[in-house]
Amino acid sequence: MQLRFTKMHGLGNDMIVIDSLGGGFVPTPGQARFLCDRRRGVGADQILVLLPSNKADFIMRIFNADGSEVEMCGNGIRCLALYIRDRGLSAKNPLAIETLAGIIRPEIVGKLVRVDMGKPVFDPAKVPVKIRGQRKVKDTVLRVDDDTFRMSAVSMGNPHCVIPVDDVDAVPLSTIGPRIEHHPWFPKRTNVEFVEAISRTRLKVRVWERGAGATLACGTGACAAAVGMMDLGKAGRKVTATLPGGDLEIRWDRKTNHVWMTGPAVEVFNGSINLKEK
Ligand code: ZDR
Repeated sequence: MQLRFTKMHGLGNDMIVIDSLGGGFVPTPGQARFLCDRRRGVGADQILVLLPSNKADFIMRIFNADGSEVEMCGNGIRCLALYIRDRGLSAKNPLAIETLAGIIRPEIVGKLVRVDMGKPVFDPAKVPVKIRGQRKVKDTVLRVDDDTFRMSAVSMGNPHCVIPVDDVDAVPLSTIGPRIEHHPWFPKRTNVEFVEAISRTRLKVRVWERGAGATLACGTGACAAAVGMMDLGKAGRKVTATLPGGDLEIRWDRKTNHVWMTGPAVEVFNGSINLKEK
């Protein structure tokens, strides 16, 4: 079958958008891996599938490059909002998008997209992180072979392990990232954020993404990193998170407990690919 797609990115975190409003096509894990393959397929960190919803304006389903389905994607929902607006699929702004993490509301504001990412979740059973008897996992020692880290566990719909460090550039991300992703404390694996506080309003973040590896940016990761640092008192309630691919503005509202993320989304090209059953 010939599958039509749109390639987009948010700060270099790249996505294949599949419009399944008409046919309901959803890739198998094997097809998702093939599509995301940078040599044999299109190449992407994630796949976003746009589907009709009877609870919200649309459904967004998300697949990592390794074929696993995930609950939420912050950079992805900004891309999807732009895709919907540019194709005239809905004139609503903000939109209500159904995800496995609940209904998320992106709003196009000038050249950027601002997203109500909902409330961060600290309950260890819900992150999930296998530590019991604690209301939240905060500044907790995590042992990985001979290394120790102090981490906080936060869910932004998907699991995150936030680790404050003095020098984020010195972290050997590609060796330590996968060891934390697969650490037995995280039954659904985890995304991993190393965060350096440059000031109370600026964080430098590098992310090892569950199922996708080191990416140029991670929307939910930037939110989790900001919330983790704010919760530790290491940052104010509004920060700029600088990722390798660029900046996101993150605000954690005291009154509503909601996290807001603002950043860009870009459409790069459209194409079609010969997709085999897999
Ligand atoms: C990090 C992410 N790209 C985003 O922008 O929020 C989300 C992708 C999903 C992530 N790799 C996971 O939870 O497995």
